[in-house]
Amino acid sequence: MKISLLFLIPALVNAWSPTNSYAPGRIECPSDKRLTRVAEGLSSEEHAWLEGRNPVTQANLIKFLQNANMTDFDAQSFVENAKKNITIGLAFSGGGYRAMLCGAGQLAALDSRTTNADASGLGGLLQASTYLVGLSGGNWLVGTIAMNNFTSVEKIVDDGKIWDLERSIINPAGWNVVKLYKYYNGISDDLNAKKDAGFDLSLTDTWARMLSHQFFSELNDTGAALTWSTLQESDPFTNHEMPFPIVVADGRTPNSYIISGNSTVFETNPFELGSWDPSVYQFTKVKYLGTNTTDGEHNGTCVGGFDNAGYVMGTSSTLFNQFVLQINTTSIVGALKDLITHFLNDVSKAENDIAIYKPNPFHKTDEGTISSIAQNDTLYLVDGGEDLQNVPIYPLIQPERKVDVIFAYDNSGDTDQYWPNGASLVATYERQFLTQGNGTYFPHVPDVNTFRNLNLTAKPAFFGCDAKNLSSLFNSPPTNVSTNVTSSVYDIPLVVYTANRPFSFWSNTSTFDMDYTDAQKKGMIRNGYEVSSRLNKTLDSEWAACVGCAIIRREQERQSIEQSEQCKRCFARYCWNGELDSSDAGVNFTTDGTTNGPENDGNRTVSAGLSITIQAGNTSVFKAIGYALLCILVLGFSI
Ligand SMILES: *[C@@H]1O[C@H](CO)[C@@H](O)[C@H](O)[C@H]1NC(C)=O
Ligand SMILES: *[C@@H]1O[C@H](CO)[C@@H](O)[C@H](O)[C@H]1NC(C)=O
Ligand SMILES: *[C@@H]1O[C@H](CO)[C@@H](O)[C@H](O)[C@H]1NC(C)=O
Ligand SMILES: *[C@@H]1O[C@H](CO)[C@@H](O)[C@H](O)[C@H]1NC(C)=O
Ligand SMILES: *[C@@H]1O[C@H](CO)[C@@H](O)[C@H](O)[C@H]1NC(C)=O
Ligand SMILES: *[C@@H]1O[C@H](CO)[C@@H](O)[C@H](O)[C@H]1NC(C)=O
Ligand SMILES: *[C@@H]1O[C@H](CO)[C@@H](O)[C@H](O)[C@H]1NC(C)=O
Ligand SMILES: *[C@@H]1O[C@H](CO)[C@@H](O)[C@H](O)[C@H]1NC(C)=O
Ligand SMILES: *[C@@H]1O[C@H](CO)[C@@H](O)[C@H](O)[C@H]1NC(C)=O
Ligand SMILES: *[C@@H]1O[C@H](CO)[C@@H](O)[C@H](O)[C@H]1NC(C)=O
Ligand SMILES: *[C@@H]1O[C@H](CO)[C@@H](O)[C@H](O)[C@H]1NC(C)=O
Ligand SMILES: CC(=O)N[C@H]1CO[C@H](CO)[C@@H](O)[C@@H]1O
Repeated sequence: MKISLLFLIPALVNAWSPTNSYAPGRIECPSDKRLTRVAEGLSSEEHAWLEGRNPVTQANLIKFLQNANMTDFDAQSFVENAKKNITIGLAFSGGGYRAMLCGAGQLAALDSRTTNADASGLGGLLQASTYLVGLSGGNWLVGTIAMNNFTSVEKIVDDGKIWDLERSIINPAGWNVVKLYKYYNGISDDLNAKKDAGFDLSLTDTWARMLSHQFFSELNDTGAALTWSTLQESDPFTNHEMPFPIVVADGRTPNSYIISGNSTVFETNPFELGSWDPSVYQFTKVKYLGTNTTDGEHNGTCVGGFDNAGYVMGTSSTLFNQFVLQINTTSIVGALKDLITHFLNDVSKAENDIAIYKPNPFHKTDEGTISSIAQNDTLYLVDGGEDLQNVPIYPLIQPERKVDVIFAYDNSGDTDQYWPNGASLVATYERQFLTQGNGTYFPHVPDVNTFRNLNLTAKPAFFGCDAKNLSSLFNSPPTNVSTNVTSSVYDIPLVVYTANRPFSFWSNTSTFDMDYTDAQKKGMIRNGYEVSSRLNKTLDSEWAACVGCAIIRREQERQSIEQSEQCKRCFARYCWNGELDSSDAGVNFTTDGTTNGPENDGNRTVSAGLSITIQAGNTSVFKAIGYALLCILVLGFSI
């Protein structure tokens, strides 16, 4: 694990890609030959980082709880006398730009840097959180914030430079042909540089460079040389100001196209890429991706710069690689067409939705139970939502992370009208019973009809409110699993689930909508803020206190502390009580976000203090493409 000082110094000087371009290049190897490790615990780096972050989250948690107006509760003495550091994880789902924008608003309400969030939202919850996880569209959100010096959503919106979505990523220059030519020419040069350095290209490379124009527009060469591992040296990360960012992708087993609960889930964090699943059960150092290894060991020749930040974020969102193939549908002039055709020819389109990690960092290792993954010279990663777990809860239920409460923000497009219906939580619940579950535990959740019928998507819902009721999960573990890491039901996190809902804006845009006017973008973000703040707390003046009750619940249970009357009231209001109603009924929205009548039936005026008339049912050509894609990829697959 030790890295010799001699090698660290040049690495710090040259924190971005060693070639200062999209191409990976040679870097000094660490003195330890081994780049992989078995996934039996946290990495030493994450462990060390937590030593610094824990005091920050606990101090910020005290502030949050004090500001939440909880009755009969002394936040300071409670947190200071807790048996463990209270650990909060935030998870933002996939669902294209819809998920990115809804998630941005939801996140803004948790950020004490957002104007008024302390009073009208849940300001400070972000600062009190240990982990911040994103998947696909949600990973665009998490990656943008993390890689841009932990900027805030409010600053992004005010500055108006990042997330310019007025024009689609395929044609960002409109009729300005010279500008458009430069855009594609630049991307073509980037891809050529990587190819000339000896690396295979996939459509994810093209997609990665396009995404970077929207997310890293302020950085030199729109982040062509920006690597994910530079997070390790980023000020807000090293001074523990930001949570630990993680993005999620799925592994595709060689010669198989089926993605299911049996697939391998991968995470990429600032230090490592890998999986806790038995099929792989290893991590590799993300900085040295691109290095040839045998059984996890380098031979003295190492590569850096493969972990391009846009590529890592493109990997979690490969479903959208398909957009790239729409280039030729734009009204692009001849010369440009040739250029594009040329670079598309260099890229593997055989499987459009994969990201190629070649060389495979786990090549010829023997830890994992699916040997075809380790035998292949390439590791194939795909969109994290393809296994139906569209809310990236996976990194947060790993027992080693000891998370007390998970805030799950679901902006999936499960229904025909692109609303979430809880399907992602059902998939996560079921996976714990498969071999791949490997000692993870997740509270009981109902079927998707019950989610709708009992208003569990209409307003926030708490799952696993009473840890004692979770003991039955211990009775049905897969046979190969020892339950030693999670020895107590109190170690199974409570889940606060919040689903996308329309308040001031119809936020159910198609997953495949590629452009948003400034007004639409702001409408989506504002609505997201209203979703996570319960319409600026107008729907529940006690909302912050109720969130506080959820955060402290497991620690109270550990210490057998009785809940306050207020917390009991909150739990009666928000906890799923185990009731089921699986009938197949229609759904609609009232102004308080609850359901009543047929779904999304046209124009409507939203009251609730805001008088805006909003056009329902966002249509676009990509909606049609979206439906086709959904059918082609996986039946019932929803992102
Ligand atoms: C909280 O975390 C800090 C730093 O990791 C550690 O020193 C401390 O013992 C932890 N507190 C508890 C109660 O476990
Ligand atoms: C706490 O109560 C005060 C006074 O009623 C109110 O101004 C403030 O917004 C409340 N804070 C929260 C977080 O609800
Ligand atoms: C990053 O943000 C901090 C404030 O959190 C600021 O002091 C610093 O200058 C910023 N660094 C860069 C490179 O923008
Ligand atoms: C910016 O990127 C260009 C093109 O990759 C490179 O030539 C130049 O050295 C970079 N500048 C800095 C300050 O890194
Ligand atoms: C590696 O995986 C690819 C894609 O599934 C497959 O075509 C190839 O045969 C595999 N190679 C080996 C050596 O298994
Ligand atoms: C998952 O694997 C188990 C055996 O390990 C098998 O019985 C089951 O059919 C698989 N499920 C899917 C959806 O592939
Ligand atoms: C890795 O090994 C392969 C096969 O031996 C070789 O083609 C490739 O150039 C090597 N890559 C690097 C970066 O050394
Ligand atoms: C290490 O592997 C690289 C290919 O990745 C090869 O070019 C180089 O010669 C090897 N070096 C040693 C010392 O074996
Ligand atoms: C665009 O290219 C794809 C393949 O790259 C092809 O299938 C499709 O027909 C082309 N469409 C147009 C309008 O040229
Ligand atoms: C769901 O919300 C609607 C509208 O407020 C209400 O009529 C209905 O009773 C609620 N259902 C349940 C099970 O709470
Ligand atoms: C798990 O705990 C049981 C009982 O304490 C013990 O017998 C067993 O060896 C442990 N298993 C592992 C893998 O540590
Ligand atoms: C808790 C648990 O069962 N962990 C297992 C996860 O998978 C690895 C690899 O198969 C096992 O070694 C662990 O015991």
